[in-house]
Amino acid sequence: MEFPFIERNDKEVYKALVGEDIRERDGLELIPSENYVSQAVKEALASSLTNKYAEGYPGKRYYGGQEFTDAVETLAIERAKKLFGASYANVQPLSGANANIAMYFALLEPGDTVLAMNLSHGGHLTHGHPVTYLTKIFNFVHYGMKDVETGEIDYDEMRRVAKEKKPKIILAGFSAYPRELNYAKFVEIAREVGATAVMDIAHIAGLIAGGAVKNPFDYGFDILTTTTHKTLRGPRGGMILIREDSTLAEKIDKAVFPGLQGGPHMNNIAAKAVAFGEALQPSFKKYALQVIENAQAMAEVFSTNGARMITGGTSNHLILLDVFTSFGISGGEAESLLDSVGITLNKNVIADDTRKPMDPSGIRFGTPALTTRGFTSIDAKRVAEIMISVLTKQDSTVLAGVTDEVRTLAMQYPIPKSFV
Ligand code: DSN
Repeated sequence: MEFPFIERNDKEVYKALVGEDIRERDGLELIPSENYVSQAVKEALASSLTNKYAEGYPGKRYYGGQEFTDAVETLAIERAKKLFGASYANVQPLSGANANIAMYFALLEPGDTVLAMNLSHGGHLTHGHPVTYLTKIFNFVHYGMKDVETGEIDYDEMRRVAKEKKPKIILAGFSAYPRELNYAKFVEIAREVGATAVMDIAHIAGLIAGGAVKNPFDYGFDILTTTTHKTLRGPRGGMILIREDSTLAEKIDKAVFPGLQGGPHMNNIAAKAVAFGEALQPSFKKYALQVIENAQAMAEVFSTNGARMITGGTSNHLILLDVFTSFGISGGEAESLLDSVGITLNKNVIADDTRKPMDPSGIRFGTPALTTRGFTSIDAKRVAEIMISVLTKQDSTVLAGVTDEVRTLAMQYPIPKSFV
């Protein structure tokens, strides 16, 4: 990207921006929560809407001059509703964490209970990790996998805990779980105990929008929270969706603003509208399917090579690899080694990890960004083979050869500027 004014006026920031462009161009991005946005999304982010305050909602703002903010926010809302089959959307949350926090405050009183996925089995910080302030306000209890090798969730235990603890929310969703959930079971248990069924779809929103995995709304989930980047390939941000219009909508609007946030970032909301428009195109369906096909192609290579993947493989965009058992190195060491050859991913705790979170046993990686570049399942397999050679051999000659191959592969697939 060109930054003519920053180049002239601020050499230090210019250097960092160009550096990041080059890093993204030359490396292979495997962090499963990252992606490349279109130039159209970048244009919206850089638009004059960044100047505008717009507290409130379309048609009900606290400042004047809202003709164009109302237009873009309404477009984002209507496109989001269409993408996910929702009757309501709030597109103002600044992030997925904010979306979850607003959802909690809309539905709960202090002291109320949430039943969510065990963090070490794939749940997210905002699903009740003790380091978050949320746990000072609400009571989080957890369910997890019955069998780490297949990923099967222990639904009997979930029902038992739900009956005992009477949660107001049963929360599905994850940031490090490679399988589909039994949505009907979640809703069944939620109905039995009078809880609201909520799913945090942040990781798989694009796969749902593209029809490559099931939509929790089709199974009766009441609310979905999400980020708008990751597989959905929009700008960084959050969103809350409701299946059927109800009093929930008003509660969520109030929780987002004024409950939790001030002025919405209108340039970001315009970028959400653009990205949702892109995700409504038929090409996005192909993209979503290819993301999964590529992840499964990588999993096949790891499986053939006897590596241990949590849940035994993947049904979505991500893989959680136990590098400590498989290659005798820690997640942190694996992350650094792969980083040194231009492959970016992240160390990750695995279920029942015996190591510390800052240097756990696993790495987490996925295919949303590579697939945006046009990688096929053949390329994805090659990336997995390259990773195995780095993780097993680790000597400097191998690493030098691999670094060249990574760069050549990246050059073969320039980051696209447009998807439509
Ligand atoms: N940080 C995101 C991820 O990488 O999964 C979740 O918030």
